[in-house]
Amino acid sequence: MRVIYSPLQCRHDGGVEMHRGALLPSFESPARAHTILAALQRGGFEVLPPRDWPESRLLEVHDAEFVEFLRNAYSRWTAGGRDGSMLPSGFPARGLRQDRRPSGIHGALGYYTFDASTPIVAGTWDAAVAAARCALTAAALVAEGDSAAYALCRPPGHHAGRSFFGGYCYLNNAALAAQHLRNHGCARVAVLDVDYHHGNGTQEIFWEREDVLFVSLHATPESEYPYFLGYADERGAGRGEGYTVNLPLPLGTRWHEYRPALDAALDAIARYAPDALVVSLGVDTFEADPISGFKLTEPDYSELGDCLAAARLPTVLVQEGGYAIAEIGANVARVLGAFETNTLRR
Ligand code: Q9C
Ligand code: ZN
Repeated sequence: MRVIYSPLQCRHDGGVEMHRGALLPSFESPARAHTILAALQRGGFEVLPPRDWPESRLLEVHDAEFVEFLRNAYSRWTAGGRDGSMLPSGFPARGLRQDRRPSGIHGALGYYTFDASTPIVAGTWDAAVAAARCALTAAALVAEGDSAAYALCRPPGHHAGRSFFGGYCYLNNAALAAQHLRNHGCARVAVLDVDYHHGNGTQEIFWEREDVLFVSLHATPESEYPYFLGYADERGAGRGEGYTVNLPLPLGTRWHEYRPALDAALDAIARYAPDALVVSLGVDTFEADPISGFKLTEPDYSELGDCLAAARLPTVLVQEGGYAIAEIGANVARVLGAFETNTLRR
């Protein structure tokens, strides 16, 4: 399969995040993309740049005023005499108004984000758009006949919703890929999210839709980020009722517990009989991940690739999380390598 990557994504750099009470350099760094790219080049994968998709394509899954906010946020911040990372100072919790978007930059920032881990810096917009273009390009390759494609996206996307950002995510790359497939011949698309964290943004975007099935395997929100979504009783609403499937797992989960949940997820996808699959591929399920609590090991990523290939669907893989810098490249290469081996044997 071909790999889509843009160096513009590295413009999102130098941010800080609130982590367990301390302000730390962002775990989500350009080095993540560099180590994944190096591992895939060593593995012999062909790497292509993204196509120059118009920014209007973002509006297929995002709100126009939200996109406008992201585009202009950092210049509003610097116009106020500030530099460094934009982080919020308050959120519209219960008892506060949800229906007013403050005109000032600090209030607007708290309105559009839901955590203090997702800094906006000078290059964030350019990088996020580049990542979105990578995802759209991978989806286009699959829509045009490639059996699979991998978008090396960063910043990631699955925590970003129609009109909010957070969890290191600004624009929802996987949702853009799924929508592209819907627009180009796929009547039904499944999204399988195997990132350690629940894909709350993707869930929100497709919550009331029956044409996109969202299935997520993740650490239980009882004890893990994003805390306020991702429970098993969330099943979609309206026409989308039954088309969201959440499989939360306990901290400490190992492959022998993960695998049955993955099989259940793939069974749900097989019953849906989609025309294409989008995989939100986080490798923060790894035992050495610095912010996560699952215990997957290196060979487990090859098995994951085997399982994904066994779905026998045109597949767009979109990079999400994974913060063990030294190992994420090899783990992504294991997933893609196993996927390809199985595809070639067809
Ligand atoms: N400050 C993805 O894997 N923060 N996002 C957790 C550390 C947010 C992870 C606490 C973690 C978001 C795409
Ligand atoms: Zn994650």
